[in-house]
Amino acid sequence: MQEQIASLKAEISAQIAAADTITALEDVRVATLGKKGSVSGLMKNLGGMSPDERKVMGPALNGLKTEVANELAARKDVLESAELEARLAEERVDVTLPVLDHPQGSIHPVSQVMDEIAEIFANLGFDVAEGPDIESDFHNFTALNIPEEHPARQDHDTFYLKPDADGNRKVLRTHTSPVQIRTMLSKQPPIRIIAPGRTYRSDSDATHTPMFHQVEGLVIDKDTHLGHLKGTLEAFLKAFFEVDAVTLRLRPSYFPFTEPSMEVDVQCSFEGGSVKIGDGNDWLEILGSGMVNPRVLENCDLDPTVYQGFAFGCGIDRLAMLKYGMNDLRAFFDGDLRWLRHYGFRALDLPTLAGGLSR
Ligand code: 2NL
Repeated sequence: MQEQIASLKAEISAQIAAADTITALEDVRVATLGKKGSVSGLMKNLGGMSPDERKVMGPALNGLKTEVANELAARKDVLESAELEARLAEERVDVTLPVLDHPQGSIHPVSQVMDEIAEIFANLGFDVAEGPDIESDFHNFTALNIPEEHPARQDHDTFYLKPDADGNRKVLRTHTSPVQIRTMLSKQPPIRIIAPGRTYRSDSDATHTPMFHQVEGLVIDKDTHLGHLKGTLEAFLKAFFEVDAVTLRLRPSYFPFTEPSMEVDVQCSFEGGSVKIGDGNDWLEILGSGMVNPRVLENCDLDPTVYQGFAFGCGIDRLAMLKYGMNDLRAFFDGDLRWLRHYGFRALDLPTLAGGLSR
């Protein structure tokens, strides 16, 4: 009997060593330690043995069972790590491959235009400032001198969130002005920033999407005047539209947060089906601007007898459409790959004034 055990053990060990996959090894386990397996079969015989016989065979068979179980476990470890190695080798990604040889995806025109604007204003000494999309009523409206009864506050224009326990309603910012308010509240002048980002208004047709992009600019210093505003906007529009000269027309207008306020038109022509910016016999309204209202400065704890500033705001999506000749705003946010491949920009080709903004 002892010899029978020894030869069975040798046979099983050979089978375990020969199993070269997890499945083959599992077959060996079932054939030996499984309910109907060879080792389990021998264990069943113990019941019919005499007490003396059982005293010898019991420990011998238990030993066999333990050894087989150990050998199976050890072999399983080996096979599993071999399987992992093989998978790692097969799924290996060479991260050193030059990404420029494998173009995938493109930069969205809105991102491209934001990068271009940041680059232009960086060269004029402006920082880029950012803030939350979900704003308090104070930062989005009150600090900007927008009165309670102003149409911009009305529910049908603004996305309001559910009021909190104290009855305060947060809003999805309707412009990026709250970013400038936050900057004035946290930094001392001189301030020169642009605030590009997402803005939200409950409006949807061919020229309006409920989420759109805006860039605002703000300069606060001790001797800031309208000349600085006009010079800055001229430098910006010249660089942005990549033309040698632009003619601007400042029209009186009204915003609660600026005084005086003006709308800025740029001279252009509409010949040959596309718009040419710079000169011509037509005007295109391109942005809104003005000198920061003293009440806004006071709301931000700045003394209006010491500091003045100018601000401007314009829609990025419309700038992108004008510069790159797109006609339907809604296509911007459809995520249609054909549109993105057509209008998208090469990744890693960052706009620089020296190397060309858009090429
Ligand atoms: C437009 C007009 C404008 C501003 C935005 C501003 C911000 C602060 C203070 C004063 Cl914190 N003004 N922003 C000023 C004038 C015009 O936007 O047509 N945007 C699309």
